[in-house]
Amino acid sequence: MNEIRDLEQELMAAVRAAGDLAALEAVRVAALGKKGRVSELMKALGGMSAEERKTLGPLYNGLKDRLTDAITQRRQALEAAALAARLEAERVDVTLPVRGEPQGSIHPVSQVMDEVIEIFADMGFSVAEGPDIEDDFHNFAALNFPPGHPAREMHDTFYLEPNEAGERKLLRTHTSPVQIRTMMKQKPPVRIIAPGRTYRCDSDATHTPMFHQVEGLVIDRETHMGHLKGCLEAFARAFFEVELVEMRFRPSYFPFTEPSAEVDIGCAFKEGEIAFGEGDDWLEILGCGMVHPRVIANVGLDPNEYQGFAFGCGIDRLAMLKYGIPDLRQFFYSDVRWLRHYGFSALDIPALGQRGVQ
Ligand code: 2NM
Repeated sequence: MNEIRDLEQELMAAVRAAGDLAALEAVRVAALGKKGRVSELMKALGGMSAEERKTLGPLYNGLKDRLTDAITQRRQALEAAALAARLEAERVDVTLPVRGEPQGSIHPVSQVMDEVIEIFADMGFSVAEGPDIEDDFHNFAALNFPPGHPAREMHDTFYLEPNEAGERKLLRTHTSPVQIRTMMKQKPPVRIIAPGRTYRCDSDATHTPMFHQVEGLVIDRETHMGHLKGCLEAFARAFFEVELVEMRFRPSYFPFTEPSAEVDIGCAFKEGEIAFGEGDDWLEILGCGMVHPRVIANVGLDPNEYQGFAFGCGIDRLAMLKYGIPDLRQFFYSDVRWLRHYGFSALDIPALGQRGVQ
C-alpha cells in the first residue's frame, strides 16, 4: 500500500516539475505508456489471486485516473503559458506609425493629373494610353494635318533616325494619337481621356520640351456642342472648386476639329492672387471642338453616322494656375526643397469629395 502511495507522490511531483510540454509527455510515457510503471502494475493484476485483485485493482485504477487528470491539467496550464509567452513575444504596437514621418511628396503635375482623371471618371470617361514614340499616321495624318503643315516641321517635332524604309518615328506632339488608336479599335460610343507626356522642340520661360497634356474624346451618334459645353463646364466647376464658372468659347482653329474653340474661364486678379470663376479677366484653359468628319473617316467610321467632340489642355499650366506656381521650368528641376513646398501628401486624395461633378 505504501509503495503505491509513494509511487503516486513521485509521479505527481514529476508532473508538477515538467517545465514544458515535451517534459510532460516524457513523464506520461514513463507512467502510462505501454511499458510505463503504472501500466506494468495493471498488467501484473492478471497474475494475481481474485482476492488481491479486488483490493489492488481499485487502488491502481484510482492512481491511474488521478495521474491522468493531473497530466491533463498540467498540459492545459503549459499550453496556456506557451500561448501567453508567444502573444507577448509577437506583440505589435498598432499605434506605432508604419514608417515614421512620411518622406517625399506628390509632384503638382501628378496631383493635377489625378484630379482631372477623377473628375472625368465621375462623368463616365475611362483612361486611355498609348506610346510616346509614334508614327506620322497616328500623330499627324489621321488627324487631318495637311502635308507641309508647320507643326510637322523639324523645329516643332522631335524625329528619330529614319529606318531602312525611310520612315521617321517621332515623339508624340500631343496625346491625340491615343484617341486615333482608340477609335480604330473600339466601337462607339467612345468616352475617354488620354493623359500623358508630350514633346515639342521648344524651350523658354513658358515652354519645356516635354510637357503634360490631357485630351478627351466623346464619339456617339448624336453628340453635339451642347454636350461639349456641359461637360467642360462641369469639369471647370469641379477642378477650380467653385459653384459658378463663367466660360467663354472663342472661335479658333485646329486641323482635327470643326468648329474649333478656345475656352476661357472668368477670373479676378487681386493682391497677387487669382480667384477663379468670375471677375473682370479671362484665363485660357483649353482647346476643343467637334471632331472633324475627315478624322472620323480616317479611323474607319462613317461621319454620317458618328460625330463627337474632343478637347485638350496642358496639365502643367493647369497646375501652375491652380497652385500658384510662377515658373514652369521649376517643375523639372527635381529640387526637393521646391517639392517640399509645392508637393502634396501621398494621402492627399484629390480634394473633390464634396464638390465633385454635380
Ligand atoms: C485639342 C483641341 C481640340 C483633339 C481632337 C482629337 C481627335 F483625335 F479626336 F481628333 N483628339 N484631341 C483635340 C481637339 C485636342 O487640344 C488643344
